[in-house]
Amino acid sequence: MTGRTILILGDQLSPQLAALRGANRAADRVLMAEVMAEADYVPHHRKKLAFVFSAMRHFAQGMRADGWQVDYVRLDDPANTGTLGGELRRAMARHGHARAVVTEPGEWRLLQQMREWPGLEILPDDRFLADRHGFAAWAEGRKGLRMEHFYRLMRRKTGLLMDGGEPAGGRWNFDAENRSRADPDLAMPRPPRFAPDAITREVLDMVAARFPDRFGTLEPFWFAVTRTDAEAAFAQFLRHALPQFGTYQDAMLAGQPFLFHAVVSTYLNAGLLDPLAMCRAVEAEWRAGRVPLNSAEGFIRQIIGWREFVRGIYWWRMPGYDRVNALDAHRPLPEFYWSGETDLACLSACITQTRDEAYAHHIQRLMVTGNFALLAGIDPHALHEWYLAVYADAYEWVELPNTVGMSQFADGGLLASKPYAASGAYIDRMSDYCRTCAYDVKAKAGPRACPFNLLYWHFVARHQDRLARNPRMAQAVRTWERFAPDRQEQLWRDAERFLAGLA
Ligand code: FAD
Ligand code: DLZ
Ligand code: SF4
Repeated sequence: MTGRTILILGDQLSPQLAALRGANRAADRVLMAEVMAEADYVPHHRKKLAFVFSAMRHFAQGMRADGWQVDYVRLDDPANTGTLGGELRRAMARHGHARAVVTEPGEWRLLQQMREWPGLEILPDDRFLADRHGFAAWAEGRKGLRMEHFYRLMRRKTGLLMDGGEPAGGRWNFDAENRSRADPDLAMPRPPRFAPDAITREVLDMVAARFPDRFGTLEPFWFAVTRTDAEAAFAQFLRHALPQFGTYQDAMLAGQPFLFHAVVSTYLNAGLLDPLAMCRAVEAEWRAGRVPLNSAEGFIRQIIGWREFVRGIYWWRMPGYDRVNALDAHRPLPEFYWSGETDLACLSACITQTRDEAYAHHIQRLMVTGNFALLAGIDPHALHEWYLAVYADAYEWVELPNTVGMSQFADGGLLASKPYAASGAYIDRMSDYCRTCAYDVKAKAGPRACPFNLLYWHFVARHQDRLARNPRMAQAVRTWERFAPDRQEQLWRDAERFLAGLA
């Protein structure tokens, strides 16, 4: 029997992968390759690089132990061609294979390339709960595309948190209970830290040597890089953080990057965890009376709702979705997004944390770094490339819709019903960042006024025609219109002065 080359990508580390299900351990060869093209298409954070390479090497080791024949090409192999296409060609020639198989990649750019590779069969990625073509059919022709409608379909489809056809607790969504501010004295669990083993050590040395100038603190490196450790991290979340997850989901605290978040997106997106199994485990915790419904529902909504919804939008709207710019924003990304050196305490905290951990939780991404970029009119494509580079969980299928759709409104409202634009008051309400800031969050004008306050009104004024048509923003436009002309002028001038100082 002639064998085939089974290509497995760095975010496809799942034993149940479609490409492996039909494969033959004796006849087929698995190929995994560390390549410069994937390490370089954006300047990935050094922790992200270390995670991907170490997790790939551990996965290959596990596959071999499980009886598979695995060709593993390291980044520093002198024969490495530097691209996945080159490595696939080389492997097929080495083994005399005319045919190869891959599971659909998570990024459109790679899918386009793969469609040109001779002999390659591309199988659907069925590690998601919603089929992407099914999503497109559902979305096509709908007037308003709202996550909540999709989420309810997914609840019915999976049966998660359903009691006799009705949502558990009588409501679909408990978000209103999930907006508490966190007290710094609150006892907070920390995600488990895994000491690097010999494989990870070798990868860390390679990343340090090959990517000395990249963004991101490499060590201490504590991520799980195997399925067993990722499952242990998730089990710890279930026990110690999930009960409070919902309540403090939107809170931010200086020096507390993780609060009650799961910190599992990196593992989940790489294939080390299974989304449905996670949700079932969360539901079981609620049914056993160990966690409240607002936490269980909030978590499950993120996974079967938002995560699946953004993926559906990505594939439905690509190509082209990476270039949307409905608000015509063209300001370059400020340098401090790469250094954290800014006197805006909230931005400095979120960016230095990102540099150190390759992680920020949702509200930090949406309401601090994202909100600032939206208000300041930063080019959404430049911002997209930043998010794609700096977070260990970032792949375009999930990052792009969150960035250009949810956080920048650059798709004109396809994904989000209103722009997530907020003044400093929101950040002050949900965090303790303002306490140590050089600016005064209560000041609305003048040199010490919180820049979010100035930029908020600049944003409303810039886009008043469009925002006046949005029922959820019209009130802000009316408020702006009621300001006396000299107040409007001062706000505009102060904001312009601040923007002129952005480098
Ligand atoms: P938790 O807060 O504990 O949530 C649990 C899980 O729900 C997450 O692990 C994640 O898998 C899922 N989830 C929650 N919110 C979302 C969402 N909006 N979209 C998709 N999944 C969600 N998430 C990524 O996985 N990769 C990205 O590249 C990414 N980029 C983002 C960019 C921006 C501008 C914004 C606003 C959000 C982005 N998110 C991204 C969503 C979210 O911020 C992260 O999933 C979350 O912070 C991961 O941390 P956690 O595991 O502790 O999540
Ligand atoms: C992110 C990443 C990196 C940094 N390196 C590799 C690699 O060397 N080899 C590989 O197979 N995959 C890598 N990945 C993950 C891919 O970029 C990912 O599969 C695509 O972006 C599609 O989601
Ligand atoms: Fe951020 Fe404004 Fe608060 Fe400073 S005062 S931390 S800039 S919201």
